[in-house]
Amino acid sequence: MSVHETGAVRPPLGVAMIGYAFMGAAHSQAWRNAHRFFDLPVRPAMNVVCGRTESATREAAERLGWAGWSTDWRDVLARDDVQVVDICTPGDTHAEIALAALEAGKHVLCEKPLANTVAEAEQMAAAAAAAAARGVLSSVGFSYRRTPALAYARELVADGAVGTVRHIRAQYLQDWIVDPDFPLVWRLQKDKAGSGALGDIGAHIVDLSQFLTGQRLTEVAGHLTRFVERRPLTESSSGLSASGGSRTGEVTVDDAAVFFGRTDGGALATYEATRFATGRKNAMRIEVNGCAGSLAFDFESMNELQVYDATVPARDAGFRRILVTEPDHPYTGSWWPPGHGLGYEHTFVHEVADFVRDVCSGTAPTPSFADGLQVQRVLDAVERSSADGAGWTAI
Ligand code: SOE
Repeated sequence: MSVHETGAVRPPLGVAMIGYAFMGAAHSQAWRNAHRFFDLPVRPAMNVVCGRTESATREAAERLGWAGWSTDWRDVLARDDVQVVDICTPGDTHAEIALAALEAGKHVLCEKPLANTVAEAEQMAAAAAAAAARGVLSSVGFSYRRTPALAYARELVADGAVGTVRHIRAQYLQDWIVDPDFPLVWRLQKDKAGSGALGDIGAHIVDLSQFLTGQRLTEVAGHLTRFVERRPLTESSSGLSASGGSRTGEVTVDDAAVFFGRTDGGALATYEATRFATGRKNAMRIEVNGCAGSLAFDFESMNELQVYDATVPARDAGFRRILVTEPDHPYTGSWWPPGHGLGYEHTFVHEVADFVRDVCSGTAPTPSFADGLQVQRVLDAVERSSADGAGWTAI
């Protein structure tokens, strides 16, 4: 039997990914699979992954499916076989890499949060706007927007399914550092991560609350808490000196954040982001209450959306569980038959597929760096509110 050339191979879109840990692995899965499940105008070529040390980066290239590796991200910006730079590093390097990549004419996909400070985010958003005028596009990786149930929820809200939004209630609950002996990794160091639960997971629910409702927060008040002040040092706690001979270092970020806000549409929003919700592994939950109904979502049941229609007679009303796996739900038609479900990694495949389509059509990808800047401003306002300590009233 002769083997027929599929002829399906299209001119490659060369990608360089900077960083290869948890997000690098999730993005690599997306770069490997997006063109296999979505009809894309070009085929992403996973040309080079960048890291700090040769042995680990070489191993990551082999394991994650990258054709080459480099220990200097600046080198790859000069390569003619790189059209896209995908930033999967800790937040302290996002601005430097993104600004250089945009300057070099590379499209940029940058993990969240956009930056560690508002000042950096403002620089990035301004550079992105200028680059877009030259046809160089960019996006920030709030991947949960591309969860089918949340993309569908946004459609329902936009179609008026809940009516006027009165409440937004968002939580992001994890428990991976409840053990005080969990080491002092980069996510627990302000100079690397910018903030703790607030920016790492709070950023997601701030973005989602605005994405689902089309409304923007105009003011917030909040409180940041740290439960464990010092943790064991590891090799990744580089640059930290053990004090007093103890092999521990100071935690410099929040462990938990609670805050509330008002939107430009008059809704009242409450948020909780914590890494101390013992037993909750990745419980990202959001509920929207409106005059005509409500929507509720929990990422630990990520293929389902709870919908309440207040226009139904009370005796027949109740939250309906919609299994968001039909061919005409967002994204799901490209995967499996109804009921088979998707996982965390699929949100990144959707993110990459949309980004590639936008880059090839010259369409501004979403969320933009400007959207990322808006989230950064909310995070900053929460930090300032907490630092002021205003609002606490003794009982
Ligand atoms: C935190 O543990 C984290 O890895 C976030 O950094 C990611 O953005 C989120 O998708 C999963 O949890």
